Amino acid sequence: MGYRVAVVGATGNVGREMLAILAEREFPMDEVAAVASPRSTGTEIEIGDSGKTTKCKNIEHFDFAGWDMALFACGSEATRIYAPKAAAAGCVVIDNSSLYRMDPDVPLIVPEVNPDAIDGYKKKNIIANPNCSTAQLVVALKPLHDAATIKRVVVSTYQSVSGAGKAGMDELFEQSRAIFVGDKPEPSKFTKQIAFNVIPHIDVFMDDGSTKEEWKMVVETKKILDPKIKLSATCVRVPVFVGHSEAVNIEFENELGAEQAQDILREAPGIMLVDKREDGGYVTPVEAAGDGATYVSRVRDDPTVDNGLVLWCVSDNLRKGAALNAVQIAELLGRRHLQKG
Ligand code: 11C
Repeated sequence: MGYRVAVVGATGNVGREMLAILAEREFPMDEVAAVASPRSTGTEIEIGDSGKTTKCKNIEHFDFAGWDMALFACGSEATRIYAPKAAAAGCVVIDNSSLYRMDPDVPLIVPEVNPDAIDGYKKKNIIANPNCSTAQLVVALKPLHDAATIKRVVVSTYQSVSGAGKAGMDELFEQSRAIFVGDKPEPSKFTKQIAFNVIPHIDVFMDDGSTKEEWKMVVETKKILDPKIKLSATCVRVPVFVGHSEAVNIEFENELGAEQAQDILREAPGIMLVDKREDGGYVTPVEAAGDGATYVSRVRDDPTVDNGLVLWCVSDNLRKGAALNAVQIAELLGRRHLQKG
């Protein structure tokens, strides 16, 4: 016996990945529903590479009663309307938007990092999935924090355009094409030209001069990993289609050398250490795209601070950063709370 699972926002970048990953991981399902806005009603949608398709259902008329779980990837506005309805109907919501992440009654979960926190989900029947740039960061930090206690982190991100949805990917493609044929590249989704450029701005500006993306990395890391960790982030959009990269400087309470850190990371869940200290002996976003791991490379001592370490971390933002983490939460929920059969 399996679950009845709805994917809400099934036509978007993340929704499609959710359907694909549910199929890939053979999540035990009796039924899966692809749910989307009224304009997609009836659209035939593929369930990954399974060869199966399903017709999109209209969110406005979808009855969540009798569905075990709903994976939401439809943005905060629609989530605000439909997630409470689903939760009230007894369907557990696993939400990829930022709406509930900092709600004290909603667990914010990365299964490799804070699985026990999922037990608090019953307060609202909602579980939050973190921002993509936070998810890969905390997977890399967790085993190091356990070993030597992190005091402070400085992270610079190199985030792909797929984080801004299909429109972001289309804009990089169109601008690149325009430049090659001698046309003027027109920015619309991004504030400046993204093709052959980088933009130090993701999400809206906050009063203190940081951006909301940077703020999310700070508060989500504290909620998932440890409120005592100080974190400073600079988030940058780069002309890469899929895969976020991060350069991470870490300051520890206790001594932790690069070699010891490599040994710890090699064994840690969710991490692939690729760190050969030679030409090409590290991972780039093109290689991480389509994969579920958080890749760590370039681990080295930082002699400019006491107990300092630097590393490079790359992951598929649509997978570990969104859809895969949501499906892993569904698996964890199933194991711990909603056993079937
Ligand atoms: C980006 N990280 O790359 C964002 C996308 O809070 O879930 C995901 C935003 C979020 O633009």
